[in-house]
Amino acid sequence: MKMDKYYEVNNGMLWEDAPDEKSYIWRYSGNPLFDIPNMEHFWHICNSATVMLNGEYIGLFRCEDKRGIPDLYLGKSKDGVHWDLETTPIVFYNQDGSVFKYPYAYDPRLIKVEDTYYTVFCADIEGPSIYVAKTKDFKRFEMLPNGFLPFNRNGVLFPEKINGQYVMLNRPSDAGDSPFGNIYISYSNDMEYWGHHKLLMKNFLNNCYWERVKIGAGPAPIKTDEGWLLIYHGVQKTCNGLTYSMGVALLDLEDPSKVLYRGNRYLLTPETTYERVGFTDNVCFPCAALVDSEGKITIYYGAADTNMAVAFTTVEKLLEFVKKYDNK
Ligand code: M1P
Repeated sequence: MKMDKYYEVNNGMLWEDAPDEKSYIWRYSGNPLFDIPNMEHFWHICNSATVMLNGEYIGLFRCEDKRGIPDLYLGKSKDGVHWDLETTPIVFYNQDGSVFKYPYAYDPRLIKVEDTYYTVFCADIEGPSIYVAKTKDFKRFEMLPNGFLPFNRNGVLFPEKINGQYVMLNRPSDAGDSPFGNIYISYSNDMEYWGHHKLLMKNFLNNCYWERVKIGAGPAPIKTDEGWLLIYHGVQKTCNGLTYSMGVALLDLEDPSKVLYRGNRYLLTPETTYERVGFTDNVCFPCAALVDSEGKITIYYGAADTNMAVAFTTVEKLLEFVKKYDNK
């Protein structure tokens, strides 16, 4: 499947072929990415975003320092595996030139729209909410005015305007580890004022327990001939706590508030030790997906709130999956 009419060409991105024909998704053999116990500065690195720029990688990492404070750190890599991380957090500037201050920040997404990179992240200021900063050079990050009220998380921007508008997925929640959450879609003419909010996907559709508690958007939606592929996380509650798995849906190209297909089963669920055991057990939390001109997809996800991992799939396989297991 040729994808080059849609994408920044991420050719040369990190990739491993499928182990067999039937797998819809498969993990990178070098997972997890970081040697966490031997890191000088960081306690955990997870739920992070990356893009390719001039054949190299640039990433925004959610790192918790050894005081336990989560913040966003810039990273660079030549191969998508070995990362040079800065040891001080990114400084975000308000439009008046002052520094944007917050107690902690986490779960960034990084999306290029036209010639600008937007980072959409969650910061906890009087409760968690979605904040957006823009950069063109990854040196200066400028905050946009607050578009969302607390409490909201998992803000994910579409990688292009649709019908002339910016489009953002988001997940209204409560102030803590929210016991509920559905994915909403919101629109803006200017990335400043967001409105026309609409419920896009509700959790626990047709009693699918893997997403019983809540759901939240993952990487920026992937544009295909057949619609926008949305990878998202779904959460189940067990006697041992919560389990975060990945799922997939397909949204209409022209009107992404229409869900065309939605998988009834998880795509990837915690099965390996690094996904099952960590700071928070049983978490696969996707925040970034690179696509190349052949439709290969490389997903970066947080594992057990402790480390970063990578999984591979293709546009063709996700389209097949979402139709075969459609939740009708
Ligand atoms: O601990 C699992 C995840 O819990 C929260 O995710 P959500 O708001 O979707 O429930 C976040 O704190 C996330 O960072 C964390 O990985």
